Amino acid sequence: MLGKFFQKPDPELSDRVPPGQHLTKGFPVLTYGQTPQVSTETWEFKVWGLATSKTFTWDDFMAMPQSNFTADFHCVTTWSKLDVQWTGVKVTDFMQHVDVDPKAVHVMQHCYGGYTTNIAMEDFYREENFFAHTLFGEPLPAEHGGPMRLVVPHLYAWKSAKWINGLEFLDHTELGFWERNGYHHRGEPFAEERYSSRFF
Ligand SMILES: Nc1nc2c(c(=O)[nH]1)N[C@H]1C(S)=C(S)[C@@H](COP(=O)(O)O)O[C@H]1N2
Ligand SMILES: [Mo]
Repeated sequence: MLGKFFQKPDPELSDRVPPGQHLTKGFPVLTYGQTPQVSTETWEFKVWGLATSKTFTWDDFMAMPQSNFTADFHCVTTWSKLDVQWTGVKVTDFMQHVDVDPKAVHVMQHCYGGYTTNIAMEDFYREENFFAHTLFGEPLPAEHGGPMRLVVPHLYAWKSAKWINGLEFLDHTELGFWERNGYHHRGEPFAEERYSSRFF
């Protein structure tokens, strides 16, 4: 019924599959709008707001500790992909280079192409979150957010900004693109935080 790419989870995997989600073996591309084409030579990453403004280059990121990650990926449109393998820089390692004002409690992710998504500091600053430039051992393809994306495994994947190019630190909640359009402000998949009750 669900077709050959979407399967009901194995019982031993079912505790990893959030309610209302189906497993996919492929890796669908979910993008609103065009795919930006950004080279590593011109790629820049800025931090501003309640942090000392700073611009990072590709080489700056490559000089930070590089880690491998295996993480499950949950799209709010009901597909999940388990055990995605990535390489990149842990958010906690990156943040060693950022001077954040202690009043910052919220973060807006900014991207080439104009997409934004908001995240609370406590959901952002976590050991398991990372900037990814490699997917299954290959340079991250442009359609999946290359050259660099954020991955936040514990929230729905719209919180994992592709083509990320900046972080704006805030002392209050602001809403990103999908959040302004009715998606949940936090987006925790096991709690099925799909939509904002203000709209639905
Ligand atoms: N810049 C940007 N990041 C984005 C999106 C987008 O449209 N633009 N889509 C989000 C959504 S809804 C999902 S499910 C994931 C999809 O990532 P994928 O295309 O690599 O599967 O990226 C997220 N990050
Ligand atoms: Mo999504």
